[in-house]
Amino acid sequence: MHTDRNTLFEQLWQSYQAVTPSAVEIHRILGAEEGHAIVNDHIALRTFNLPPVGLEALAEHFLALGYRQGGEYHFKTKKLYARHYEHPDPEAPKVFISELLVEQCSPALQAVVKNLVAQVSPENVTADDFLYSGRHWGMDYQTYRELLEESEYAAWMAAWGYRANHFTVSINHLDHFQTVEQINQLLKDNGYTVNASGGEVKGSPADLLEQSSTMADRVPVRFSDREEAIPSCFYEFALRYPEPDGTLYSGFVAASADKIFESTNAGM
Ligand code: OOG
Ligand code: NI
Repeated sequence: MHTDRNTLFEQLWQSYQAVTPSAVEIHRILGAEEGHAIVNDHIALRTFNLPPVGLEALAEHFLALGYRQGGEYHFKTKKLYARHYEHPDPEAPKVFISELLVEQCSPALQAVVKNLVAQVSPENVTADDFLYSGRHWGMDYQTYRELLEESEYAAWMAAWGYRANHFTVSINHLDHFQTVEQINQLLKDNGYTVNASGGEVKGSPADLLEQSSTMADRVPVRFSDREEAIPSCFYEFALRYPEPDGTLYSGFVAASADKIFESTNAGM
C-alpha cells in the first residue's frame, strides 16, 4: 500500500497516459501548459468479484490513505456492482471502483475469468504498485474476442488488467470553461469522439452532476499470440452542483455511470 496519496495518483496517471494519448493532448488543449490548473475529480478502477482481487481488495489501497466508503451503485444488465470512495480532504480525487459479478455470467466466461484470476498472487494485490500493475495473466486474442461477445467490461479487464480506466477533469476548477456542452464542443472541434450513449451530456443539474467522456483511444496491446489495437482508456469531464448545505455533491449517478462504462466499447 502507498503511504503517500500524490505518489499513488502520479503513478496511476503515468500508466494511464501511456495508453491514452488523447488524455495528454486534451490536457494540453485545456491549457495545462499555460499554467491553467487541471484538477482531477475522480478516477475509476475495474475488477472481477473474485478473491483475491474483489472490489474491497482494491479499496484497501485507498482506505489506507484515509479514504472513506461513499455510495454504492448497481448495474443489473451489465452485471456490475460499484462503490465510490472519498477523502476528507476535498482536493483529493474521488475513486469509483466497480466489479463484474462473475457468478451471473455464462459458464464459459466464468471458466475464463477464474483462470485469469488464479494467476494473480495474493501478495501482489497488497503491493504498492498493484493498482497500476496491468495484466497478471496470459491472454490470447481469441479469448479476448470471446469475452467481448458477452461482456465488454470483462474483455477490457482481461486485456488491460489493473490501471485507471479514466481520469476526470473537474469542470468546476477550470477558469476558462463553465459547462459540459462547451467542453464537448471543444473536444469535437479537435477531432475527438464524445460518448453519445444516452446523450452527450449525462445527468442534469437536478442530479447535481453532469458528465461527458471521450470514446476510449485504440492502442495496440500485446496478446500472447499477436498485437492488436483495441480500446484502452478515456477521458471524462464532470461538473458538480452544490447540495442545499452549499457543499458540492460528491456522489455518482448510476444512470449516467451506466453509459460512461460504454466509453471503452469496442464497437465491432
Ligand atoms: C466507470 C464508469 C462510471 C462515472 O463517473 O460515473 C464512471 C468505468 O467505466 O469503469 O466513471
Ligand atoms: Ni467516471
